[in-house]
Amino acid sequence: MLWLLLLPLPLPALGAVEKTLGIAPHLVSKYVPSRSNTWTCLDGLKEIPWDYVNDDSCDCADGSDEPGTGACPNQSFYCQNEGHIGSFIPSSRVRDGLCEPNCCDGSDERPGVCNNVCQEVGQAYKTKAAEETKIRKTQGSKIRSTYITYAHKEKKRLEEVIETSAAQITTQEKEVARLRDIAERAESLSAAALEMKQQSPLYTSLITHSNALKSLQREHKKHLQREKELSNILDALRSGYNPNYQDMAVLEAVRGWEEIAGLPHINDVGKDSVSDEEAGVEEDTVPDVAQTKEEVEDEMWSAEELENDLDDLLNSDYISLLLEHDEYVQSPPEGSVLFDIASYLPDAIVPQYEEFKETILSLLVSFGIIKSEISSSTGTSLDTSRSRQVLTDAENELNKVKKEKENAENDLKEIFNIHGYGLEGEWKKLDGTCLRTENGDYTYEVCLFGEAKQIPNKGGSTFSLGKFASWDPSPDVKPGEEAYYQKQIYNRGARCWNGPERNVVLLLSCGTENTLNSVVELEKCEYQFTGTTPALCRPLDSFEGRNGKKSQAGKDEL
Ligand code: MAN
Repeated sequence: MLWLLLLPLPLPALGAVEKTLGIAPHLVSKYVPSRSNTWTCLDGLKEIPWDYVNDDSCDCADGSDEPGTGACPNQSFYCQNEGHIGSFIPSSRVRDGLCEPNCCDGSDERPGVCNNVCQEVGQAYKTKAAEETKIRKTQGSKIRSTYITYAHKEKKRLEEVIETSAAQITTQEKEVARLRDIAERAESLSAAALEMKQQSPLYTSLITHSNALKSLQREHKKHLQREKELSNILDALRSGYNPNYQDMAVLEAVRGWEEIAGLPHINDVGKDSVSDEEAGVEEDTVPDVAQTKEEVEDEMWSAEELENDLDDLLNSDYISLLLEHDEYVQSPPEGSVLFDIASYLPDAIVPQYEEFKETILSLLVSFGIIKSEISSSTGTSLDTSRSRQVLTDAENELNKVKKEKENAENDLKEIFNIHGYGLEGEWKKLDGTCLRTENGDYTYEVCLFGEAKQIPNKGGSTFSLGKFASWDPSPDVKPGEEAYYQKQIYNRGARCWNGPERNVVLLLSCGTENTLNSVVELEKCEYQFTGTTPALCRPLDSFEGRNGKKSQAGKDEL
């Protein structure tokens, strides 16, 4: 009965293959049946029985149900090539009877058609790759060493910047202190000069006049009020007294008031049809005594002007007037030959004349015959604001140098920082270097330590794919190790519609050039870039790092 065991086992449906055959590693996790043994096409548009996956019949519009048979057109088939390197081939070459060189495991054809030659191919590849790696590393490490030299030069330059700016700061601080002293002295000097000007007889007399006018105005207002009240009393007396009492004192008072106010006698009002109205007097109205015409001298103010304009006059800014006056009396009369002699002299002797004038003026000042400009003209306030401005400019310059020093100190800290430009500063040279590659509808760009972008080739908006965030953040990788610098993270890019913010993982390996080789969007808006750089080509002979530990420089990259 043993022969029964040798019989071939019943095959699944003709053409059907293992469910996981041909699936790219990053998609393997998506090929799992549901509880009811169904499966949803990768585009999410159709649910099919799990048995339909890799059954050699195309069921999904996106062709995702046939990763391993070539039944759906325009798909990619993944050969695992265990022992070597996995690779993709077009699905049209699956089961075409030809052994694909890229599929050394023979998985592209039915079992038994092609031999699995991955061990041999893998070994040969490794040997060749090791040789190439050796050359690459040797050349790459030479370039890398120029990067390190650059970092040291940059360090030196920054140290010099720090040193010079420190010296500049010391000098500039002294200069600021000196200018502050000048500004403060100019300000107190100008206060003293003003105080002196205020003592001039003209100014003190002006202030006395102003005070006298203010007092007069105050008294005048009081009198007007008093007069109003008195005229009310007299009006009441005039209209309310009883003439039958024959009180002469009252009659005299009423007649007197009528005369001053220009009113008809109260007893005559109505008698011979002369009314107050006819007499030009309105009922309940106090006659305007002030309306009496009086002679007003030229330049004197009328009652109306006194009423309307006196307040404005008394509110004048006397200090400004004083300074204007001072400037006015200092300035030479227009067209005065005396004050503009220089313009009448031949050019050749103007300098001697100016020198002579200065000497005479300073002599006159020192003998007290004239006052020096600083204490006698309005130039004091101008000088004050000028010295303040000079001080502010000097303070701004000081802050600028301080900022320069601070930036240089921060840059210096980053150069040999394991989290920054690497233990040996080998990455500093690449700060801001931009790498590009075209892929489908887009050109992808990454500016190292800056920003990654997706630029449409046929117009449209460029998306930010994120800014540099860190080296490999995985806890298994230690900062400073070679592996740490093989991955950069760029995040917080433009947000996807209904999705996450775009981000990039940049995988780097040693290469003689800085290049961006490939871009894949692994998940929606999550991009994986691969590239090369000499910065990762550590010398082949093991390298003693600063911490004394051996690096993994010689480790095979495959
Ligand atoms: C754009 C590109 C794509 C991305 C979609 C998401 O078309 O950024 O890479 O997948 O937006 O909506």
